[in-house]
Amino acid sequence: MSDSESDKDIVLYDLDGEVAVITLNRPEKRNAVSDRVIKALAAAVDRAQEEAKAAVICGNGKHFCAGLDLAEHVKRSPIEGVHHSRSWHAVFDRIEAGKIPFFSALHGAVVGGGLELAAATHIRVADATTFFALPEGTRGIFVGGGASVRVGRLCGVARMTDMMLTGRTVSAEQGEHWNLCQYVVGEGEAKAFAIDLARKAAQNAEMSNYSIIHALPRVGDMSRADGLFLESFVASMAASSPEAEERLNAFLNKSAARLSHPGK
Ligand code: 1HE
Repeated sequence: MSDSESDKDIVLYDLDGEVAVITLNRPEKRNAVSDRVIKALAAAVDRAQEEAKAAVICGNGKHFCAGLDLAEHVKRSPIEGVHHSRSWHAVFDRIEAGKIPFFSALHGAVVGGGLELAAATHIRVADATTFFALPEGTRGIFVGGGASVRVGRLCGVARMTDMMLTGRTVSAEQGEHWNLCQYVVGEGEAKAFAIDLARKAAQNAEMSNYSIIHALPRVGDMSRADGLFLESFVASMAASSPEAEERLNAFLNKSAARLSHPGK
């Protein structure tokens, strides 16, 4: 930590209606994730779960996130390294499997731990300047913030292996093709776009959102038979909530909006 940084908010938190906006704010270090950043991010994530119905994570400056703060990493003993990695897992798990959906708004470098953070969010919106990379192999280290579990599941083990062995960078368009992000938007537009999506998700029934973010990844890890069995129980629970009754009736009495073709 530099002296000029010690009294600064390295993670900003803002509540915009029902959407919490969490901003990595260490632009001079390209939002590299130090121990202080992890603690501040954990606090912001916990606060969002209590106050908001959806949240957006973004970064200030030229890049979303340059990953692990390499200046801190060199000083760790092996056991400190394990605890450090587990501390990242703890906060990223709270993002992936908490109370509310998380969206990430990506631009510039989304690399190493930055990609691990983005992969913990449910929807990734990349602007045209975004590039993804896992440079751990070239730095003599290994992923430690959950990439071997999350990034491998998103883009496939073969592509992740390629990223790690060759250190290649992947553009936003290629990243969408590889499932590293779900949306690609114009330069500088990711944050507003992600907030808009988060606002839409915030309108869903809480039980539906909770079921989506918790049941889908679990079902993905189960056998087909177990997945279908769990699905029936989640579906029945969600459908019997008062919110479901209200929303189904709104459709039937024609007060709910109709779906339409995306081009219209
Ligand atoms: C950093 C870091 C960092 C920048 N840790 N200080 N991550 C990486 O291997 C990515 C390393 N970073 C880069 O490749 C580039 O910095 C970027 C492509 C992200 C941005 O480039 P650029 O030209 O805009 O910035 P810069 O001039 O390289 O960096 C500006 C400052 O940020 C500079 O410090 P300064 O004091 O000389 O001004 C950099 O040293 C500093 N900086 N990135 C520390 N990562 C749980 S395991 C996860 C494992 C990983 O994440 S490994 C991947 C680490």
